[in-house]
Formats: sequence, structure tokens, C-alpha cells
Amino acid sequence: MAVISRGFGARRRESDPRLPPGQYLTEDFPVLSAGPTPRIELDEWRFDIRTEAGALVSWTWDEFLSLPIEDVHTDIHCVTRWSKLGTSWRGVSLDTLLEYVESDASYAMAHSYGGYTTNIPLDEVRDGRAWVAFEFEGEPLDPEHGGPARLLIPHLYFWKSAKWVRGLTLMDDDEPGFWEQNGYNMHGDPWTEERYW
Ligand SMILES: Nc1nc2c(c(=O)[nH]1)N[C@H]1C(S)=C(S)[C@@H](COP(=O)(O)O)O[C@H]1N2
Ligand SMILES: [Mo]
Repeated sequence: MAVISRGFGARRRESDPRLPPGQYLTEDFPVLSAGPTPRIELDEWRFDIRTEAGALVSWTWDEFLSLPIEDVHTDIHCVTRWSKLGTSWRGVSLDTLLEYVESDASYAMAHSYGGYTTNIPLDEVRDGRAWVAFEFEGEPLDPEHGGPARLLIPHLYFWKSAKWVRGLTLMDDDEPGFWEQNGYNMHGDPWTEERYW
């Protein structure tokens, strides 16, 4: 009986409507990093947005924390097939950050301390769909998970959520970032399984 009810439980969990196709639920928080964890001192931390015309806006850590901060509750989905439901974050929305620049760009390249990059469709990160997050479950974001701050773009596969993010470069045309140059999809919608090329 115990075996049967465990199996039933597993099937029920896999058919959770919040779970995109081909994903399984995990309770832990796996660390996926392409290189070593960079350590960034808060007094050296900057977040920059450079527009396609070359204009630059730059925030220090204190300036960044004085922006409107939002609580975010969301599910996250990694292309390696784990999904985590109901995670809690705090951060500044990209809507807020993009208000500071004048731009008609359609894409952005996110740049991280350590050299990681990933391309972002700008029309999909407005309207409360993306943040620069610095807290996870009520605690400062662990360095392994991208602290001091990372992108959080939960409606795309989690490789788009650049850890240790240090800025965005706005672009008229789409360009591949680190994983996108190595076979990952240019867009990355988990609901249509845009995993690889
Ligand atoms: N800077 C940086 N950001 C990154 C990565 C990375 O290697 N470097 N990996 C990406 C991938 S593939 C995933 S699944 C998530 C993993 O985030 P986590 O380690 O907090 O689970 O971060 C993404 N952001
Ligand atoms: Mo990933």
C-alpha cells in the first residue's frame, strides 16, 4: 500500500498544472554555475544600463536599494528539467530601471561579474515580469545563487536569470549570450520547451 500511494503521489506532483512540460519538481535549490563564484564587495558593486545610443545610467548599491523594492512570489524552471514552485524574492523591477533610460531597443544583453552573458527580449521583461533580485526567502541572496544581485526572469528558463548581474546593454538586434552561443535557444520559453536550437 505504501508503495502504491508513493507512486500515486509522484504522478500527481508531476501533473501539477504549474509544471511546464518535461520538468520535475525539486524542493532543494541546485546551484548551476559555468565558472567560479565571483565575490563582489558591495561598495564596488554597480548596476549599469547602457543604451543602444551609448548613454549610461549607473547605480551604486545604496542608490539601487533606494529604488522601489518589490516582493515576488514565483515558480522557476531550469532547462536541466528541475522546477521549483512558490519561491520568494525581493528586488527592483526592470520596469523601474528602464524608466531611467530613453531607448527604442528591442533586446538587451545582460552582463555578469565573472563574464557570463545572456540575451533578453525587452518587450518580455516589462510589465512586472523581470527583476534584479537581491533577497531570496527573506535572506540576502547567497553568492552561489548570484548574490549580491541577479536577474530574475521567471517566465523564461532560468539560464536567462543572470547571476551576479552587473548591467544591461540595450540592443536593436538580438545577439546570442554565453549559453545561446553554445546551443541554447535564443528565447527559452519553458512552456513550449524552447530548450536548444
Ligand atoms: N552569471 C551566471 N549566471 C547564471 C549562470 C551562470 O553560469 N553564470 N547559470 C544559469 C543557469 S544555466 C541556471 S539554471 C541558473 C541557476 O541558478 P542557481 O544556481 O541559483 O540555481 O543561473 C543562470 N545564471
Ligand atoms: Mo540552467
